[in-house]
Amino acid sequence: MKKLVSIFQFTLFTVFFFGSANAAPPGTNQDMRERLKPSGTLVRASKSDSQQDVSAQNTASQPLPKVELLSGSEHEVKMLNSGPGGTMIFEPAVIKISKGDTVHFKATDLAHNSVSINGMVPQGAETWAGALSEEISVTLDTEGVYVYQCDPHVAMAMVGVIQVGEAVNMSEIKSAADDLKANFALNGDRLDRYLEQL
Ligand SMILES: [Cu+2]
Repeated sequence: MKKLVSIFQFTLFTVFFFGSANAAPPGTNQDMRERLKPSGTLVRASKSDSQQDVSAQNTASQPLPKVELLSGSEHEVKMLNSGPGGTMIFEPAVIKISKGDTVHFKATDLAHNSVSINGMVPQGAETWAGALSEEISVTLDTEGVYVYQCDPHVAMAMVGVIQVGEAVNMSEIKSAADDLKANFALNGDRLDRYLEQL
């Protein structure tokens, strides 16, 4: 019986090994370069192609458009492994809403959370801390800018920004942002780019 099992395992291995070798032949260097080519925002945009101009908006040299005040009183922010703005990201990462509106954090992808950052909410404002993969809803009654993070991915700058009413605490947020940015190993300019959109 043991022998049968190991023959079976060997067969499986053989099928897997040769099967995958057939499925992905090494090909030419050109093929390999195609496969390894960075996608999304890593691709340098050339001015002639309109699709590439979209990715150019994510490069540091282009000013980003300001976000519009969202209508309605309920808003959704997805927690994603990958979205239009990059990997490990809240989507939309920057929103402008009205006093008393509610934001629902959706666990579209798992193993993320939403936690308001100490010192990066308006004076006397509500704070929140979701567990991993937890969908939480927060109602924001205090005017100002709120910055929140995903605990496991703060090193990848998985942060988000909510402006409620007017950005009355922007100078405090900007000085606290310098401390927060020290924790980013990747996407170092993300928070600056987000704050620029308010
Ligand atoms: Cu995360």
